[in-house]
Amino acid sequence: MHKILAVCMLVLVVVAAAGGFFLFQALEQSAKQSRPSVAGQMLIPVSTQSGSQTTADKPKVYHQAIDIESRSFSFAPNVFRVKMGESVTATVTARGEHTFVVDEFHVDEKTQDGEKATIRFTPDKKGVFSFYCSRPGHRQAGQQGVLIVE
Ligand SMILES: [Cu+2]
Repeated sequence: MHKILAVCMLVLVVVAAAGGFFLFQALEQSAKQSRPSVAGQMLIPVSTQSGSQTTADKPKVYHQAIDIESRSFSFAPNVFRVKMGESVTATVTARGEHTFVVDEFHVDEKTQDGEKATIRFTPDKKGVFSFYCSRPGHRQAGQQGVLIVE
């Protein structure tokens, strides 16, 4: 009886060892196989990141030179993004008598009806600033916009 039990135990141990060995090999193989796929998985977030960067890049277009139409009572476009320390050239076409003002950068230009005014300035600080028309009531009527300096 003891002998049979011992043989059974031995068989079990051998099977377990062999099973363990094969399992180990299988694991090692799958680990080897999964390594490139892990790298692939790592590449995927990288590529989606760069993908989201390109979508994030869309609003990240810098408008160092921009055509703005100034009319009663709005600017179009009314949001533009520029880089700090780099010259901005705004070509403002006026429909009606208006001004183009950015307080923080000491910009205050009159724009004549039907004419294009070229306004240059270099933003020296980062932030979100307003530009507007300083004619009475115009800003309040909606003639203003946002300058984002990054
Ligand atoms: Cu105005």
